[in-house]
Formats: sequence, structure tokens, C-alpha cells
Amino acid sequence: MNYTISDLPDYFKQYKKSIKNPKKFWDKIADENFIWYQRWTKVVDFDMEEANIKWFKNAKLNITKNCLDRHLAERAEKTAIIWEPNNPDENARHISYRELYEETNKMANVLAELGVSKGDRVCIYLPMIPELAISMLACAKMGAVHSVIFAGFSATAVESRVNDCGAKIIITSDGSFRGNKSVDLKGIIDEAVEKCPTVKNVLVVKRTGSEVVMKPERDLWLSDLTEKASANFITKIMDAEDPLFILYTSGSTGKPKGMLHTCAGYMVYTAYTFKNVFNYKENDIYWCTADIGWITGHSYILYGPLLNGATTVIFEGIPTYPEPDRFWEVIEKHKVTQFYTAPTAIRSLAKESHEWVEKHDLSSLRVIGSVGEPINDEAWHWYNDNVGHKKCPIVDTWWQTETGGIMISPIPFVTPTKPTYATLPLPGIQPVLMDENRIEIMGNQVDGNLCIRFPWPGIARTIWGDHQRYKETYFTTFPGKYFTGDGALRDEVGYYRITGRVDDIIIVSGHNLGTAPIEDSINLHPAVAESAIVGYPHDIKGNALYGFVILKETGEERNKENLRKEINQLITETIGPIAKLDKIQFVSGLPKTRSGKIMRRILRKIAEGDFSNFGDTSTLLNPEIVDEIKDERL
Ligand code: 7RM
Repeated sequence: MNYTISDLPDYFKQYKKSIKNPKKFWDKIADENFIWYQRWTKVVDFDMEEANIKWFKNAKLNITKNCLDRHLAERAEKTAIIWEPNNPDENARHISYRELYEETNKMANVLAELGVSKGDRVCIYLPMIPELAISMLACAKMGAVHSVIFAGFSATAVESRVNDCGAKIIITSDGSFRGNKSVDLKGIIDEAVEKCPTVKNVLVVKRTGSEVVMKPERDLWLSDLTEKASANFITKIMDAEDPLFILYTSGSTGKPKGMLHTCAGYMVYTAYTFKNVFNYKENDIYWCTADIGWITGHSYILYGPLLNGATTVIFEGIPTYPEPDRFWEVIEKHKVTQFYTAPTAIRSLAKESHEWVEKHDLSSLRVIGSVGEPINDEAWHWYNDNVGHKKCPIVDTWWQTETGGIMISPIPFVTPTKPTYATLPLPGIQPVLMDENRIEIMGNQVDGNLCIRFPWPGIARTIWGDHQRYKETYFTTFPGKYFTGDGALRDEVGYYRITGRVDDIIIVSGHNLGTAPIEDSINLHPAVAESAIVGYPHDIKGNALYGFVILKETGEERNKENLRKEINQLITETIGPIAKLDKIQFVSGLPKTRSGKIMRRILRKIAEGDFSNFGDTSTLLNPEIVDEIKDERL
């Protein structure tokens, strides 16, 4: 990747160029940094009203040629992946580019033998083990579309995703290790697959050695197949706009959205942003602590680093096992140069005794990053002082599953950082702030709804199977622009600060949760008549969930504590433990407008404990309910 930014004037110069002539800008980057089987006939073709976007039209490529094959000449023995297991007593594994290439080929052969071909979907439900990366690369190599499902999701959540994309194969493991716990992943898949008619086979990786039931014909041990598989595989030639992967993200209403990313644009964008945002240099050891099951892991554990020939750390465990210094220990052990994590992790580790971070030599670090939610001032300073020792720039990177890669972020050693600010857009990115009347807010020291004006190569192209929903969700609120769903303010020098979601998505510990699916799952409880969920500020998680629940009138007295447990159990079963409620208040009614809409704004204020001003309540059908809810607040 030859395209770097040297200093602030250079940034402004490149930024201006990229906006004046985006086609030329991306054409040059794509041209000079990747292996193509065939060039594009047009850099970009788009219609923002209809939400049709195509980059590098008619180009032919395969992302794995760029992630793996191209490095074999100079970096075959270089470590591609350092795998750090959950238990520090187990040895870390160093997987070279050559090994990764061979393992990917074997896995691609296994999939091909099972009848997977170009365009077929493969769901991957694995812990953070090398096979997760290998499975994704194998799919990409053979042209299958991977859809990784975070291995913390419940059987019901897995089932709906597998059925939505119609996967032929699921790759899972006998279990996963998380701290001193282990999770029966295969059991969850067994339960899900019963209701997934498209699934022909379940491939099982041996990880925990725990006993699992293998259903004859359907279930296969992966190692039995890879042992016999050839280490050569003929790479599938893909079109620029062929699907690369589907990744599900919460919607504010309805079922999760299968965001579809395509081959060429995603490749160009993740490679370019990785190089520049992390100041990546050849011998760096880069570590992103996200799970590969989220977009951060796709773009900045796997694809971005490998496209740059980097060494990327894959960590199986959790920050507090065996002790709360695991992150710091791993940084010291592998001499990590770039460390990328989430504010929720920073806040929870900042609460631990100082000695945990002090006792480790973190001097290998050069750049530290934050992603997933706004980083508050206190967490920013703790990170800066205790991890970066005031010499590592913090890259507060704002982006989304939908954007494919980082959009707004400081460039380290170029953009002066400012606590809680994601600062400036990357070259090629045109943020705009819009008011309620759909008018662009010009000038500085303003805030509004964050939109993006022009397409960039990494943008998701559609929602799998529902282009109409894609169009409505992202391109109709502010016609002609991509609407992020976030609010932002622009300060006096043009720096952006993301203030949070403006829709019904709540970010809890960096996980996006839609209110509607959680409410749907609570409403499954036979005693529940109706419910409403809001977020409220939480010291560590950023936001926590507060549920207001109306019970059915049965005349019977119910044990409230048991009900709370049952409701959270239901949520765990239908979505996963990440969506559990911190507080559940039973109420006799919910504040509703005459058109029947719940006024979440009021519930949010009550949950926050801010009773000062509920705003205009004149449109409420039942204003008296507000006092009752307020008086009984938990
Ligand atoms: C990468 C990722 C997207 C949502 C997004 C924001 C929030 C992400 C930041 C942030 C403030 C940040 N993808 N968000 N990064 N808010 N500052 N640096 O998280 O699809 O899972 O979430 O996350 O609300 O819209 S995601």
C-alpha cells in the first residue's frame, strides 16, 4: 500500500483532491496496490436515490490473492497470525503466510467436495481460533459468501440468520473457551439447525474436546476432511461486485439486516484505511481485540491486516482471565505495536487496581485505537495516560458495519487528537450534518444528523434479499445521502464528535441492539402484555437497558423477582446474554401518543433519572402515567 499521508498539510491536500475527483483518487489507489485479473471499465457508478452503487465495474479479482498469494514471494515465512489462546499456559501459535495459504486451500477443497460453489452461503459459528480466519478465507477463495455469526448468539438468533441467507453449510466447533467457562457451541447449532432446511452439513472443529453428538451424514469433523485434502486450490475469479460476505447487524425494527459487502470495493477500502489509520509498517505486530464475528474483526483483524501483509493477533480469551491484566500481558508478550479496542473494555479495565497495567512493559506500543461507541473523556484520558503513556496517538475511529471500514478518525502523527472527538474524515469521505427539515447545516460549531454525501468503495451494497429495506433505511430519510443513524457535532475547526444513535438502536458494551427485537422477545412471556426498552448511561457498558413492562391482568399476584429472571432468560434464549436488561420496572401503562406510538423520549428521561423537563407531553393520550412511572423508578 503506497498511499500514505505524511503530515497535516498533506492530509488536507489529499483530502481536497479526493473530494474534487473521487474517481481519480480511488482509481490510483486501486491500480497501484492490488493484483487484478482484469481492470475495471469504470471506477464508480451510482444512483444514491435508488441506492445502487458499483465500484470498479467489470474488474476481476480475488481478495485472497491479495491477502495470501501475493505475499508468498517475499513474506512466505513471515507470521500472518499470532493466535493467543484463552489459557495463557497453552502455547501461542504463529501461523506463517505460507501455512495460512495452505490451510485455506485445504479448507476450500473440503468445502468444494461438500458441493459448495460460487455464490453459495456458508455460515460460520466459531470461537476466536485460527479456523475462523481460515474458513472465511476459504470461502472467499472459492467464491462462497461467508456469513459469520458471533458465537455469543443464541440458537434462535442463529436460526433466523441461517434461514435468512439460506446457508448450505455451517462451520462450528465442539465448544469454546471463555475465561474459566466453556460454551457448548455444537449444542446451540444442533438446536438451530433443526429449523434450518437449507443446511446440508455441519462441519465441526475440535477445540474443547468435549463430547458432542454427531448426527450421521449431516455432521463431519473438519480435521478428518482437511487431513486428506490437497493444499492446492484453483482460485475462483470474482467480479468486482460479486458478494464477498453477509454480516448481520441489528435494525431498529424487524429482523436483523444482512449487510452485503462485495469483493473489490471492500478490499480497496479496508486495505487503504488499515494502512493509514494504524500507521502500519512492515514489522509491526498489530492487535485488534474485537471478535471476528463483528465488522471490526472482519475488516481489521482479518482482511485489512492481511491485505497489507501484516502480523495480526487473534485472541481467544477475555480481558479479565486469568487476571485483569491479560490485555497488558499479551501486549508485552508479543510486543504489540498497534492496539485497537473498545471503550467498554477500557472503562472496565480502568476500574481495576492500577498495578495491573503498571506492572507491564507497554513500550512496544505506537498507536492505540478505540471503536464501537463514543469514548468518554475519562476513559480517553485513562487510555492515553496508562496505556499510551502520552506518546501513542489515540485513533478514535468512527464507522459502521454498513460502511465496511473506518470513516472518521485521526491519522496518527498527522491529525492532532482531541479527547472524545473522532476528528476528521478520511480522504474520500464527505460527512454532512442535516437538520430535521432535511436541510444541510453549514459552518462549524453545529450539530445534527450525520450523513455521507458521496459513495466510498467500502459501503455495503444492499441488505441481503431486501434491497427495498436497504434503500428505505439508509437513503430515504435524507434523499440522495447515506444516513448513518448517528448524531454528531462539528467543532470550531471542523472536527467531528459522534454523540450517539438518533434512532432506536442502543449500543451496549459496543454491541448494537435494536429495541424492537428485544421487546418482541419479552412479549413472548405469557404474563407480559406490552413492553418498552430504553437505554440509560452506564459506567462501564456505556449504555445499559431499562425495560418498562406491562403485565397482563390476571388477578393473580406474581413474584416480581421471578418474572424478572424469566424475562431475562427469554432474552438470553432468543437473542443472547448481551441483550439482557439491567432494570425491569413493572408499570400499569406506557406513555403513548394519540397515534399509538410509545414516547420513548420520556421513558429515556425517567430511566436516566432526569425528571427536570419531559418536553411537550400534550400529544399524550395518557399523561397521568408519567407520574406513576416516575415515582416507581428503580
Ligand atoms: C465499527 C462498529 C456502528 C455504530 C455507529 C455508532 C457507534 C462506532 C464509534 C461509534 C462513537 C466511535 N460497527 N460507533 N464507532 N460512536 N465513536 N468511534 O462499531 O455497526 O457495530 O456499530 O457504533 O453509533 O453507528 S457497528
